[in-house]
Amino acid sequence: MRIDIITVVPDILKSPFEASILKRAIDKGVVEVHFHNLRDYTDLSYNQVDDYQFGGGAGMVLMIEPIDKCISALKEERDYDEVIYMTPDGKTLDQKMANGLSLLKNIIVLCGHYKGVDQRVRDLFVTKEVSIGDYVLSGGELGAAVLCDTVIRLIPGVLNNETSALTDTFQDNLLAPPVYTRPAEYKGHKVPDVLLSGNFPAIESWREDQAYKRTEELRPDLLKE
Ligand code: 6GU
Repeated sequence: MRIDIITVVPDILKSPFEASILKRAIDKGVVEVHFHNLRDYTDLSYNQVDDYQFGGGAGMVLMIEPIDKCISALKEERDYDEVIYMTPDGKTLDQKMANGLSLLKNIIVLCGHYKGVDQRVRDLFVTKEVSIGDYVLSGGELGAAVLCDTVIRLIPGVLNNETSALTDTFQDNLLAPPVYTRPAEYKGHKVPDVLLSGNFPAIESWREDQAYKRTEELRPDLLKE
């Protein structure tokens, strides 16, 4: 998979890709992530990429021309499955959407900033609009990092034990069961006996039961879906 991220502040975005699972995925060559600074695509003085909105009102708007130039340059090199715009008014990211995106070959992720982008960018170039939740961020960069993390970890070959993505919270609309490690007893607090029993069918059934109970208690809305 190849992800091209377009942003005015690449620095906000880079560090999540430089450690742990995302770094390993990139080092392995399972995914390529490229950052494009919108300011490299403007001919205006001071590398201007935003301007006041027509009709008046507070806040700057990213202009269409640098975005068009950047997207067009990318599209000349290869075909893209989606051009995703990160915005609070997009469709809320969930595990199902992440699963779908993880199957794609090439995607562009455009990060909004300030008041967002000129509406014509959305009308002409964007194929999918994604939000990461009902709250406001200063820009789409953190949203893009969240989207990339959730998608990249699903690509086959990224997680060491591939079944571990299958038992994630949300994978079957269920929260994950509790987990324990050594010691088996800490200050009088014991690990459930079944986990030490070596009886794997019993362990499996305990985990399923716990996942269901946890979901019922903490996120009953997931069971209704
Ligand atoms: Cl993707 N961008 C911004 N600016 N705010 C958000 C968001 C994205 N998702 C939730 N809030």
